[in-house]
Amino acid sequence: MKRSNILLLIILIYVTTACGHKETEDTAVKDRKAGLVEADVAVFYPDEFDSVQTLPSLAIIKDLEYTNDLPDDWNIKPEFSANDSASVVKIAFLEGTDLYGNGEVTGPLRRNGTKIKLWNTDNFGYGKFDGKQLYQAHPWVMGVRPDGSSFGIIADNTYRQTFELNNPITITSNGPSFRVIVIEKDSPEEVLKSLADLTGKMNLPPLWALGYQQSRYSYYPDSQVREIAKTFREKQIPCDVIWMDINYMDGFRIFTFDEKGFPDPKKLNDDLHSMDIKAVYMIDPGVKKDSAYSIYQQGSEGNHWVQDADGNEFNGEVWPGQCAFPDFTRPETREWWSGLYQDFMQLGIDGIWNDMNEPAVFDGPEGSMPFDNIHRGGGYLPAGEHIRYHNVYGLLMVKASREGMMKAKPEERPFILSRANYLGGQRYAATWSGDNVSTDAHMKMSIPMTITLGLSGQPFNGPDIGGFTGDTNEELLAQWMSLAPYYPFCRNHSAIDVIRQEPWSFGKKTEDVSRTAVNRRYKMMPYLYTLFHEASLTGVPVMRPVFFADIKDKKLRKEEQAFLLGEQLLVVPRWATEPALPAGDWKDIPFEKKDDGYQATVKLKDGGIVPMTKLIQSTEEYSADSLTLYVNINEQGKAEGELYNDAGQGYEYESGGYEWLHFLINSENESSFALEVNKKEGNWDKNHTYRLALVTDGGIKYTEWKTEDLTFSLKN
Ligand code: NBV
Repeated sequence: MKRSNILLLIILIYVTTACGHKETEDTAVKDRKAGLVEADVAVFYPDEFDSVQTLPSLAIIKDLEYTNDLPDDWNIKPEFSANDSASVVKIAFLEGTDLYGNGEVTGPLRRNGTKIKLWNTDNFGYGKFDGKQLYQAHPWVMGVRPDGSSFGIIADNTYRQTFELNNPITITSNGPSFRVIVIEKDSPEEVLKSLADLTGKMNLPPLWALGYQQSRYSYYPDSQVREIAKTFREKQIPCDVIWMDINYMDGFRIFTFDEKGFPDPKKLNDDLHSMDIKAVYMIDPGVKKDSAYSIYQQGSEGNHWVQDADGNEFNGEVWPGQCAFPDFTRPETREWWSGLYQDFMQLGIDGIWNDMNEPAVFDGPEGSMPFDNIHRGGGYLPAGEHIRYHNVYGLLMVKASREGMMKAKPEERPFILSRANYLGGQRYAATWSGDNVSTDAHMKMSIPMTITLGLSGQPFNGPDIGGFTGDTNEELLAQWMSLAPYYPFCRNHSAIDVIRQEPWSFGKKTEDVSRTAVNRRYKMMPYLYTLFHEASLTGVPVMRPVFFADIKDKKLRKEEQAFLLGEQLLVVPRWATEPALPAGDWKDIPFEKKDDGYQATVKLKDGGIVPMTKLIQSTEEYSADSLTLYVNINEQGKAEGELYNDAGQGYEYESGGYEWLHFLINSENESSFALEVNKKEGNWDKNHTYRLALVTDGGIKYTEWKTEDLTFSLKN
């Protein structure tokens, strides 16, 4: 087909499909008047703005309608300019402001002076483009001024673009002019809440997804999977999930199984379930071009493939060889793709792992598709070239995957892990930071990376623990496993050709260190689940930068070794050198009687309460019936904390099937404490047995267990 005809076709498809069709997650712009759209949120349009070129937004889920003119003292004002090849936005800000965000990035937590390109890239070992172009695109920056007041900036377009975080911030897009949204609040937390309001929230995951997870590229054959599961149970290292990487498939054909290695996946999954272990399976977007393969046949019959510039089926090389790629901008294609999960999930599959969805194409430009490939769109999305849809290919894929999983198992909360994604993608999938390296440097960098994704709207993320590529070693694995309890997403994963890195792979020492660390995660589960619940309601991340403890303390702004877990816990890795810590009487929680020299120091906030539970081997055994409340009584003799608890699976919580409790402790004197348990929300009325664990400078002191009359006294 000639280019002019394609253009005509594109316009035709848009006119016939885009009008009047709107999905709930996405929005079309009605009113293009710049100004306030909410009290502290403003939208700015360049003069030459043409909404069809960049809207509807795939990041924003709200209609941004003009409500008021900008107040005279509005501070952050984007300046737009354009030339033949680029649309440019410059944004000046107050000197002394610290910048954060941009999603999945290498480098420091504080982003001032950095430059990155947003072009989702399969970046093995972060070796390409100096690691400045990774798997996800978050056109988002947050600024925190010296007084703690903060702003957020969304460059609302999906095109290839660079962010240079100098003063002014310069955003240069290879696409048409786009609108910019600015959030202005009193604190970074408020900015993040507003970001979540605009771009959507992570849905509450199933509880099992918070457990420890073991993966490798690939466990093969199925007997090895069973062996791994058995070893976790024998060695009493808690574990919730084992991951099936691409080798379970028949010649890398998605939705198939290798007959030799995985002859009976249903039986395998049943066996795992009988050990309280869940099974997550990988699905890539590339469909092997094989006329005898049913998925390829269906995709071809349904006309589901992305097209090249001439309107022919585009083919590119991935694991299976030459592949075709679903055009997820098409509603019919998403529907078809969703349907593929129906039978697949019935095999007892619990979760889905969407990899290679940048999309990675080995023989394409920059390891992906040609910029002028065609995505035909439909529904609310106009047709467009790949340069427009590249950065949202992964987002649209996981949107469809998620819909399929929900249809296949309507009673269960879906869990999807995606490598590629885009701002707002937390609505559909959790993420991990791709193919990192088994080095000390990558272990340390995983902390600012995890925090930064959280500061960019994605609370549910973590690195490959132990490192993906390159051989790990005894010392590194012990160090890295010691961080495992605190990543929101907690999975050990490694590449095909590297040394084994299960917790026991290097002998007793690492095994013991790993067990201790993972035990900590399971003990903290009531607190962790409470934090995930909070993140699902507000968008405030699970792992937070230390400066959240005191937003006016400038010396905390660069801290990227230590971090906060929620509001109550401060985690200082053992290898941290001179970390900047917040003021206040944070007290060390002595989790174990004997120090192994690796576990992080975990400090409880002055006046804080953290609920913990007894040791379990899987979240299947989880119960919040008996809770040990770790308490750091403040000078006023008080402490406060919370617990969220529900069935851990399913949707009963949406109709009140949960309890959300607020704890207040008053100490009458040094050995007598009254616990008040107030319901914040929820219809559950459970009996709990409590004991207090008083965290003091002299160590931990336990009270008796009590179910009623919650006045506690210290045993001597
Ligand atoms: O499917 C194999 C791997 C996977 O293990 C890894 O986590 C992904 O990031 N996948 C990439 C493709 C091959 C990488 C060399």
